[in-house]
Amino acid sequence: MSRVYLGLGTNVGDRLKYLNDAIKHIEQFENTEIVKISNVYETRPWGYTNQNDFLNLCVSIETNLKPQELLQKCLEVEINLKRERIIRWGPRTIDIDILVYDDIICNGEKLTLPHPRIQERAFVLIPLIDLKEDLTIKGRLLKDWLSELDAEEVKEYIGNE
Ligand code: GSY
Repeated sequence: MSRVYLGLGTNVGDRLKYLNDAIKHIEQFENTEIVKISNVYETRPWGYTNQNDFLNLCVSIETNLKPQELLQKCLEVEINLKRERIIRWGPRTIDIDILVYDDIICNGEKLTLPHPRIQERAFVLIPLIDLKEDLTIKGRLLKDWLSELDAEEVKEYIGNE
């Protein structure tokens, strides 16, 4: 089995429901088990800033799906949950990124591993630390990458939609 870390984000409609529905779909992937789910965080938008705040979390899974198979499955969940790609970095019902897949390093047309922007995004680093504090990205601990970012815009989410 491979250990994989996924990042999930949503900023449209019933955000918590989209996260929960996505997790239910991931649980159904063949030969795949969810190991741990991080806390949920409410986060200011990164990239295209004129949009609603996101809810973000990360999930660790054990899977026998190969990276491309897993990518395809994640895209199917996004389609199932009505994600539309209109604006780059724009609003979305659900986004599922493969962040880390074992210790694979690759730079493919459709998939780059580890995800190339993990270290730039507090909304990814903080939930990843919930899952595995000692994970390293490009030779550095997550908390060391995080120390260079503004984590103010990432708040643990407790409220209701
Ligand atoms: O890359 C994931 C989609 N996304 C997000 C996100 O999930 N959270 C926040 N805070 N900003 C984002 N910008 C993009 S694009």
